[in-house]
Amino acid sequence: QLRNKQWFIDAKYGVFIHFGVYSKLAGAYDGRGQDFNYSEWILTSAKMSAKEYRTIASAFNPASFDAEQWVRTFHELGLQYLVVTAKHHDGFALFDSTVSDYNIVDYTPFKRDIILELSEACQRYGMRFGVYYSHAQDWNDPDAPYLTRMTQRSVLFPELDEDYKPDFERYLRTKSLPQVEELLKRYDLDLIWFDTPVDITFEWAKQFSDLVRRYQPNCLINSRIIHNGGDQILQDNLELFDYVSIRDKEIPTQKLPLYVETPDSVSSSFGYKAHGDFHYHSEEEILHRLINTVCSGGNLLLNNGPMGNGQLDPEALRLYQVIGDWLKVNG
Ligand code: JFZ
Repeated sequence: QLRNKQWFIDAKYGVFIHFGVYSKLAGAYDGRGQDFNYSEWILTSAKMSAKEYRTIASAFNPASFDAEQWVRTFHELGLQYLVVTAKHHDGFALFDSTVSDYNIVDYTPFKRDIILELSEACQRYGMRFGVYYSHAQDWNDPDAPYLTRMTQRSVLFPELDEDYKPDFERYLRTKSLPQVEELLKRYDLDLIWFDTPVDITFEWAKQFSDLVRRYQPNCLINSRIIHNGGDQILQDNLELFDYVSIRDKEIPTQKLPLYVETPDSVSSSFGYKAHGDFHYHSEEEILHRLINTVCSGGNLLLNNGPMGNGQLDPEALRLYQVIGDWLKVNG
């Protein structure tokens, strides 16, 4: 069913933005956590407690953040849609949430709704707009499950009883689903990007999917709303989503079916990283990744991690510029 997918097929090239409290830590906390590739995982890679992380969050102040400038920049560089982390696994929301005060407006001195400002700027530039929402993992909620054994409930919440019985449904009912509803009520969304659906059953995935369809029938949903949406698609699951996100950074070598997107990044991390091991792709590599993905029939959702002060990462911009220049010549 084509529904409203034509824009997505035509778009081919979008910008993914991982931005949050972790951007400020830039891949290290107290000298720990640098070894893990993804800086947005610092809470767990540095074995922080949720409480320690909340202290960092309460001082988060990306004073140089300028939605207009971010969107203008990516628009001029040829990007057709923008997807930004509304809530990553750390549980911290970049929008004004009434469901949980663990958000940028209520919890920080910054007090501005980043999702609102970006969605409005996208409207001004005719950029399609979507949000990433970590619907299963939430490291600030003891009831939510974990993707890997690297994350330990006893490290995140040392104050909990050893025999604490997590109630995943309570988390879904009281935070995850209601926050998705808030996002759908408040912002015009062209797509919603779910991720790491640990322990999400078909029934729960259907609740998320139905909610999106009810509020915004034209909003596209990616396959990570449920397991096996990616590599091995189950027939029953097809109704839940509109397009497939393949594995992170996977560059296809064969023709893809329609409606596929690669979540790629300009570097070995998604969040901004300035400590420990990391690398940026070379100019040749980044062009190769765009060309191969698009020629295989997929979209490249190319990620960058802005810095904790709210400025875009100049190294990332240099690579987007390489693609932008290439697109101007080659269309
Ligand atoms: C997830 C997140 O954990 C990560 O922080 C980032 O947001 C990325 C876009 O998505 O990471 C994954 C998810 C799936 C796989 C690998 C990393 N996978 O299927 O190989």
